[in-house]
Amino acid sequence: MRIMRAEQFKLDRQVEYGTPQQNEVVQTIVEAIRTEGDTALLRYTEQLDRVKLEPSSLRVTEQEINAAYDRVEADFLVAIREAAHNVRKFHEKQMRNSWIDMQPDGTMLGQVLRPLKRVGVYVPGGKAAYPSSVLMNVIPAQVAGVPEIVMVTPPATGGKEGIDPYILVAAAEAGVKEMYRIGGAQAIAALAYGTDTIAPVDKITGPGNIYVALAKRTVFGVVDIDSIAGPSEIAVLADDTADASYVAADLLSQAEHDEMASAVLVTPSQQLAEAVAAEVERQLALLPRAEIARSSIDSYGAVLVVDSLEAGIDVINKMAPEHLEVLTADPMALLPRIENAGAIFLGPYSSEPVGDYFAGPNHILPTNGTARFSSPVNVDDFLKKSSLIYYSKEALFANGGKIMALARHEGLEGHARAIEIRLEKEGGKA
Ligand code: HSO
Ligand code: ZN
Repeated sequence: MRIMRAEQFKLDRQVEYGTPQQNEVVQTIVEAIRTEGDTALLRYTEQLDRVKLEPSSLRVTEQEINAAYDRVEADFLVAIREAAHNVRKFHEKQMRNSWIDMQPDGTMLGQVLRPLKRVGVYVPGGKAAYPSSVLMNVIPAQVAGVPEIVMVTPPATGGKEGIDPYILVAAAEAGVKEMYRIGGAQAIAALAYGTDTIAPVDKITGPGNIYVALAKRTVFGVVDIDSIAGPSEIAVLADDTADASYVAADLLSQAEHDEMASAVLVTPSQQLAEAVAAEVERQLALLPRAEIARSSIDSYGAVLVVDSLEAGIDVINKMAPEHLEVLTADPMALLPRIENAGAIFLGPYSSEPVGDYFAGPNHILPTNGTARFSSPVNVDDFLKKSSLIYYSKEALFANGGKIMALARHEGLEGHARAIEIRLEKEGGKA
């Protein structure tokens, strides 16, 4: 793993906009689903997923979910249940209430919070079909009170038997009651526009390949979407009190996700820098996903040497990593200066996978430097707000003149008269 001065390092990441051809394919599919509904949905499922379905076989049955429980190991079930419990407890703390503020003149102003009615969660097939991500998408929506949570996932991710049983069990454990075996851009369009079989949703969340990402962008506005996640990132800020083997293992835990994942150590200690670089090489060779991790480490990984921990924090704040681990003598003392990071892991026992799977905070985090302005997936993402205004007569009489002045200044006489008519009609009775 390369060692360099922090000033020499540039993490060059780009948001994926897809090729013109990929964009065209997605437009065609989305338009076909919008106009033809189930017919097009079944046609694309046969063409792209190689599975022939009827409208009546799109929905996953209860027997299939029960059969999935028979196919997963008991220790998986124990672990996913406890993980779901922890994730639920954490997100319950985020729940906010509606509020109303009463003023002495009788005016009441407030904010009413309501859950979205129907949310669609996309679960990809292939290398990123993570049961843990099912929990992280579904549970915040559930805690927000979303009454209808629908999961869609490609039909043959678990081979001949259909959908991957771990995905089905994770969804059932999270409380999903409605699941469909559809994937790709066609699934996103079906969720957005609805078909005869699938009722339309208000918001679509969850990761997917480039076609899914482009389809989500296309339907944004018809429905809400979550952010489009980039490859995983980890930055470790460490001093010479850190154990090099822990640092290396944690860097590799993210590097193994994806050839484009990025894993970076920032340290003022030349000695730790060298020890971690060597340890990464040693541990990497032993990983089952060594090829992916190798590619990630070579292209996007680095050990960055800085003059001090303070200088290290500046580097981190500029990077705004998805995950930050702080392995220093006193991590708490540095916390106030850390401004940009999706999730902050403090101390030697808060290894990043603790957060990926179990502690409770969400593992769907801002990537690509977006931690500068955005947040982990949370309960608010599934709530919407309405403002509440109850103006009293007293308040209208006290403020009507100012409202009319502003309206007339904007050339909107109709606005002014809506106020004026009340003042005139009830004049003197205020
Ligand atoms: N670390 C990933 C999430 C994940 N890890 C799922 C394991 N499974 C988010 O960057
Ligand atoms: Zn991970």
